[in-house]
Amino acid sequence: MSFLLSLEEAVKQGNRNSAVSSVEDALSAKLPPQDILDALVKGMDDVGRRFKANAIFVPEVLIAARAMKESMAILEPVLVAAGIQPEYTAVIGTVTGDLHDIGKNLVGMMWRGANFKVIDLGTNVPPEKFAEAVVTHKPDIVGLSALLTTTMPNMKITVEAIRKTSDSRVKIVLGGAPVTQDYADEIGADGYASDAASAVDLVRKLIAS
Ligand code: B1M
Repeated sequence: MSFLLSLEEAVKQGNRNSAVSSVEDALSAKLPPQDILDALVKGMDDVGRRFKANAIFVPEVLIAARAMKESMAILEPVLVAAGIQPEYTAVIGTVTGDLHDIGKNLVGMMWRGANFKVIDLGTNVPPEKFAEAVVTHKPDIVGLSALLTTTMPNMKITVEAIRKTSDSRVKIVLGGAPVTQDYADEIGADGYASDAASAVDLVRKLIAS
C-alpha cells in the first residue's frame, strides 16, 4: 500500500502510531505536503460520513481526530514552510451561561479535519467575546453551540452582537441538542447542523455559496 493510502486508512481506523509513521514515511519519500494533507482530510471525511450514518460513535471520532492531530503536528511545520495554510478560518464557542463542550469540541475537531483553521473560544463565551473574535480573526465561519434550553436564547444575542460588527461576510452556524433549523432561521443565523459531520458539510456549502 502507498504511504498516502496507508495514512488515509490509519486515520479512518484511528491508529495514531500508524498515521504518524505514514506521515514520516511520506515526508522522507519527498511526497508533496499538500498530498499528505489531502490524505488526512480524506480519512477524516470518511470518519464523518460513518459518524453521520451511525456506523461509528463519539469515541471512534475522538480517536480518529487524535490520529489526525498527531499527524498534523508533524506535517504543519512542513506546510507552513511550503506556504500552505488552511484556506478558511472558523471561530467556535459555547454561548454564555453554558459549560457543555463535548459536542462543540467534536465540531471543532471535524472542522480541523476538513483543514479549517479553528479558533476555539471555549465555553460560557459572552456575545462581545464572539464579536471581538470576529473583528480580530476575520473568520469565514462562526459556530455557536448550546446544550441547554435556558442558554439557547443567548444564541440570539450573540448573533445580534456579531451582526453589529462591520463584518457582513461572516457566516454564523448553530448546533446543540435543543437547537433546530427553525430556531436558526428565526434568529437570523446562516445555518444549523444536527451533528459534527453535518457541520462540515454545512460550512463547505456556505463557503461555496
Ligand atoms: Co448537562 N444537561 N447540565 N452536563 N448534560 C444535558 C444537556 C441535559 C439534556 C441532561 C438532562 O437533563 N437530561 C440537561 C439540559 C436540559 C435542558 O436544557 N432541556 C442538562 C442540564 C440540566 C445540566 C445542568 C443545568 C445540571 C445542573 O447543574 N443542574 C448543568 C448546566 C451547567 C452549565 O452549562 N451551566 C449541566 C452540567 C453538565 C456537566 C458539566 C456535568 C456535563 C458537561 C461536561 C462537558 O461538556 N464538558 C454535562 C453533560 C455531559 C450532559 C449530557 C449528559 C451529555 C451532553 C453531551 O456531551 N453529549 C446531556 C444529556 C444528554 O445529552 N444525554 C446533558 C454528547 C455530545 C457529543 O453531544 O453535545 O449534543 P452534543 O453535540 C452533538 C450535537 O448536538 C451537535 O454535534 C455534536 C456531535 O454530533 N452539536 C453541534 C453540538 N454543538 C454543535 C455546534 C455546531 C453544530 C453541531 O455548529 C457550531
